[in-house]
Amino acid sequence: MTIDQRPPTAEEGPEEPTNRPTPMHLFRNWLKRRYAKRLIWLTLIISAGWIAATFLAVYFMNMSGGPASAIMSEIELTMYVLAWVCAPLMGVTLAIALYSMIGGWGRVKGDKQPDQDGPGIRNNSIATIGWAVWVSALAAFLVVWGLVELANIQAFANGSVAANQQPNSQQSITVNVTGQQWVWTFAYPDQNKVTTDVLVVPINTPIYFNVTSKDVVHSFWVVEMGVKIDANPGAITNTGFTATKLGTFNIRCAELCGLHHAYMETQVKVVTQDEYNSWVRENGGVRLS
Ligand SMILES: [Cu+2]
Repeated sequence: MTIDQRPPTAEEGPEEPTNRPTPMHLFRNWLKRRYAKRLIWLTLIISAGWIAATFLAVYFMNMSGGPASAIMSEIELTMYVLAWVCAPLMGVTLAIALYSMIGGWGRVKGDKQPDQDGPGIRNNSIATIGWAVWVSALAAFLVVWGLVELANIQAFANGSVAANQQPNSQQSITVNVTGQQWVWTFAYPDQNKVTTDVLVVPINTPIYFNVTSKDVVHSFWVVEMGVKIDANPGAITNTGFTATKLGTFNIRCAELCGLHHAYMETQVKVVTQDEYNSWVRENGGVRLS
């Protein structure tokens, strides 16, 4: 019996090098480069600025008094969550773009090649696998969050959440909404057909709308409630909300419907149950029991 100690033949190929740097080692080396530090700082600044901008956007949005319903609160929460989970990815992408635009990789005069090769990110398994996992997880989260919130909002708006499981347990009120060039009219079939051109609703009570149009397509938009639905001639669409805040909020037409579309707006007054009952009586309606 002999021990084979011959060197590898040409068919067997050369020996595996044992001093190949690990991905983590490559990554640490990359971090030491000057532009890497700059890119990381740029990423942090852009991400933080983006998060600050979302606060500012929602602050401006709420200057007219919102959110005034559970639906609008869910929408604002979704705006924050979607913007924040995307902030780091957006930060790193914009950082690289911006850094490239300002020539941060090192200016090369004339048509000379840069004398230094770029970093070996392509061959770094941590970087490539990490990127794939990060982006996939982000996309999956956005889909799941969107579907869950959409179901939540529709349950509130369409009354598939029973009145006693809404944020309150009040009896619901139905309002028939009619759009026409260029006014909104509201009729209360439950209250002896009271009609008005300014919507009045009691707080913490589910309001359900049957929406239609007398002429062209309009869109019934209750801004601070986060509710918007088309008003189509010859058809009825349904939506709803439960006001969670007292005050006066905006109703607009959100579908270009002719010359005075921009002025097709009115208001919704959210009042207490007692004020609502008095208002109904004053307008010749039947008092709610
Ligand atoms: Cu309109």
